[in-house]
Amino acid sequence: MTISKEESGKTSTPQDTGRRRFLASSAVAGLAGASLSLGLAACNKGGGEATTAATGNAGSGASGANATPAIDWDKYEVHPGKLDTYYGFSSGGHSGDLRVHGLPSGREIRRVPVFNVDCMSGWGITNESRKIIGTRPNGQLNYITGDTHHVHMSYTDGVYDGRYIFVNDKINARVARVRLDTMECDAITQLPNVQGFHGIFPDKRDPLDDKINSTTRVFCGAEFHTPQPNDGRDLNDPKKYFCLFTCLDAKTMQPRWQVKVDGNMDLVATSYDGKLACSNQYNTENGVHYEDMMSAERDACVFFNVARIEAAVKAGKFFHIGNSTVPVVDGTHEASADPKTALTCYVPVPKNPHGVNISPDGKYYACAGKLSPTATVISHELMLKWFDGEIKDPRDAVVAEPEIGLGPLHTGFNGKGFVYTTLFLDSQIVKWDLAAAMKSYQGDKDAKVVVDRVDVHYQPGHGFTSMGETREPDGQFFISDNKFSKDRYLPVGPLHPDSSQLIDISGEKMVIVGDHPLYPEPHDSIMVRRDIIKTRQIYDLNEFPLAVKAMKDCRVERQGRKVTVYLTSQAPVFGLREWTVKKGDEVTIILTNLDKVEDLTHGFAIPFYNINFVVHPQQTQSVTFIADKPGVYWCYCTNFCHALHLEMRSRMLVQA
Ligand code: CUK
Ligand code: CUA
Ligand code: CA
Repeated sequence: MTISKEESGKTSTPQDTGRRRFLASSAVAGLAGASLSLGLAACNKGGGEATTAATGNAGSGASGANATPAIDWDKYEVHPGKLDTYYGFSSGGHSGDLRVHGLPSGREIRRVPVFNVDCMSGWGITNESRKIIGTRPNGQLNYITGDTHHVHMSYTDGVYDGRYIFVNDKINARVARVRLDTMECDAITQLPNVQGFHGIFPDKRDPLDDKINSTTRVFCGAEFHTPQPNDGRDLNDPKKYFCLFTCLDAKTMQPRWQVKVDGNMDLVATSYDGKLACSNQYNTENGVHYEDMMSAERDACVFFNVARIEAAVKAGKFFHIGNSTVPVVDGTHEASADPKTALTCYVPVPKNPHGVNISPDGKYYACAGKLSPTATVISHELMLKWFDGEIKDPRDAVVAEPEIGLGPLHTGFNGKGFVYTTLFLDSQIVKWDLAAAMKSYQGDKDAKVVVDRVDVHYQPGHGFTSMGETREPDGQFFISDNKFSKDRYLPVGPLHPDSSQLIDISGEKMVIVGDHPLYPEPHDSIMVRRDIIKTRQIYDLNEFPLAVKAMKDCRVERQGRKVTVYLTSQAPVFGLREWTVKKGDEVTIILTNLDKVEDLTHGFAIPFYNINFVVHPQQTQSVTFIADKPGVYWCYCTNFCHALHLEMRSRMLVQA
């Protein structure tokens, strides 16, 4: 099977062609073998010619795409000492963290540890961070692994409010909230009875504000179906497995309700009016092996009627699963048979879709085909009409289903009627015209749907536009987060970095204007105007109940075998020059940084005790450990802070 787009008439350098062909075929072979080919062949049966037509169309339409346009590089270069115009927030994937980049430069400016342990900051080491991550009765961290996929900011009236980022942990079914003033995680919650928690999206409507009695929700999809509860029952009886869709309260970070769903969920999108949330489903078959998961010709995009679900919960129409106290309502096909009372609606879409995104005007959802070369456009208004009983067939809410290329995954909008979708197998970004797609669906053969394509390097996963998931899209940039980079950077061993390519989408043609290597492996990101983010540089001493407010307050207190060391840091000294404990004591060190100067962070490490953390200006952090090794231990500052940074030390004397 040929899946490369060279036939479409698009030129590329011979070297390029070979590499792209290799990648395309290796991707097919590597990902799903013959079955994927079958899947694509099946799609082609219905519309193979149309694909060629669309591609051919793009080829002619984009005939200038390969004639290198004159690029004004100064527009994208951020000169030394200059600041970027956007923040990029990315998930870290299986590194378990969150990354912050400046864009367009692509400079990494912060890593926020979330589900991982980080010895730069002491995340997972300090008592404060361990409390947020959660510990077991034996004192060990609940989990030291995480897999972050989706990052989304809190909204007020459809626009980012700069307050919080929500990010998922796919491995351990957790949601984390990161406060953006300090760029630190302040809460982590585990979802009950969920495995493979993948898609996450907050409500876009309500502000998260005490004064207006916030109702902000965070919606969470679950990808893996399991026995419920998953306590050893029904182990090999997959017919009894099912998935739950969870709604979390953004303020308390506690689950409010869950919905029992047929099939699985992958990515999540929310409407701008607060009425609907939805998720693409690739395993409506409830298959347990991949070939089972792609056996049906169609899967679905499932919509959740938020107000109805909350009314059902209020009316007591729920059940519980296992020990969980979270109310669960029934959103299965059977329970949702009558549209007028349905909590959910399953809209059939071509097989194994991936990614669902809503247009900035709130009118259309685009669900990418993955195994089908299509994107399905679903009308928000028609979905609401289905719930009102005004239309019968959920497929009648579909207003377009253009063929756009092979392996469509994720979509961004420019707010001016154009849509940009990543094509994993084609290694391209395709630009298509939403209005033309709808005309074509109505039968207009002249409608020119695909208007441009650009090669990316290589195999893009997520793609998103600047401010494109808000009511204020600016149509400036698209970022293609590519899964493979091969020859784009100096080789660094078996695993290449991922690559993030910046594409200027402000003109008719897409132009790649930046290549940024990324430590594996970001999945989703958002690109946010810099004026939205307001950070603080100095903490308030009074925020910390344990604060040691002056150097003269430094002391050692003993209660039985428990010893508390009250310590301050102020360049270039710690408040105690030495202190003595006994072997076997449980020692808690409370350290307050009394410095008030921006960027004057001190570190604190104890050799051979696994203690390493930082305290920012006016911040207090603490650690607890057993002093099990007698001897002299130089506690030293790890963060270069002063000309006498190396001299900034204190001694812990552990008596035998
Ligand atoms: S998923 Cu990874 S590329 Cu987690 Cu949003 Cu599509
Ligand atoms: Cu304090 Cu280095
Ligand atoms: Ca399927």
